[in-house]
Amino acid sequence: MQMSFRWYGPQNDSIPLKYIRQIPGVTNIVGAIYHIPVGETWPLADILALKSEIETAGLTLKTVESVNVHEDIKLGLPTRDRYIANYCATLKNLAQAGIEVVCYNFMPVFDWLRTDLAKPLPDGSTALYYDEEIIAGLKPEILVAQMEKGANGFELPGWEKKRLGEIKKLLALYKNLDEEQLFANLGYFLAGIIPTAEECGIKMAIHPDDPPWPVFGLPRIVVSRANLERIVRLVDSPFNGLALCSGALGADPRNDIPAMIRHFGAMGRLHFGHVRNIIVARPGLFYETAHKDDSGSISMYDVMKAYHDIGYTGPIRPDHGRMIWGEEGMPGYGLYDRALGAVYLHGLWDAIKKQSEGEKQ
Ligand SMILES: [Mn+2]
Repeated sequence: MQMSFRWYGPQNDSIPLKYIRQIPGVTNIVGAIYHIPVGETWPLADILALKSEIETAGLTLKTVESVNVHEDIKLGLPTRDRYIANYCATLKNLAQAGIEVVCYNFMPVFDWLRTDLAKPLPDGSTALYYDEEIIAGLKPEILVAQMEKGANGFELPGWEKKRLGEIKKLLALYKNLDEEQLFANLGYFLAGIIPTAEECGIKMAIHPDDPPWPVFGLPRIVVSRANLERIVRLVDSPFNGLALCSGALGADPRNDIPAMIRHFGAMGRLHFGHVRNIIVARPGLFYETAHKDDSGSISMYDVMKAYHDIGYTGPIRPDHGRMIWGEEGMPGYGLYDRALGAVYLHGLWDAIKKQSEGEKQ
């Protein structure tokens, strides 16, 4: 297991790499190139510059999150072939820079969604919060404006202002697209990129939809064990795998996260682990909590035990943290609570590992 930490680059992250380097056990940065528009090829020189900056700080870059998928691919438009060719070119450049895992998602229009980016919790911290009842009464453009306002001046991951400025136009394009068509378009995309991923040794890891159900009438398919099973078989290759996000999938209590880790891990399709805890207060209402085992609805011990038991050697990162100790930063991506999360998860891992070694003797 490689304990990792997401970093948004020198322009859009308030946390210096030298601080991340000081979190015990964190060795690997999960990074990306942000100045290239979605759909265009990431230049090798830019990837190498990012890698070099990270290595100079004493950390490694082996996991990229995310290489975003152009809407035309999700919509299945004729222009998709050009964007798929660009995606393959990006994968080749990433491989040349030593990248091993690429995370991506396949959510139409919106990336992750929340109704409040700074919901006060009883302990005085703030957290990301989602309430389906609030969403139901909101126009999509109002939610976009709310998310942008709550972002503290940061560009939220997956929330490119230019693209979402055309939200009504985007939603209209998806009007007649159902789940089956979205599956077909994902299959087409995977058939186009997995041969390149295989050739250059990059493990593709699809991130679950967050939240894992349809929003604003848009289909969402990366939502359940059955659908993940279908996705990994769309192109039956070990390079067609998963980024299992405990918080995203866990918002639907029917998803048994440790069981999914064991299942897809045994299949060799688990390439990236996002580990975070949430409280599901009622169906459709959840908010994010500290990583500690008893802080939320998902047992972090059971999650880490499952990763340990499948012999997982890939990247794991703490996911969205609360804002604590007065920190100001990108909602969900402050330093303090994610650092606590990384160390807590590593503590669980060390204990599980030592106990299992003791049992073997
Ligand atoms: Mn995640």
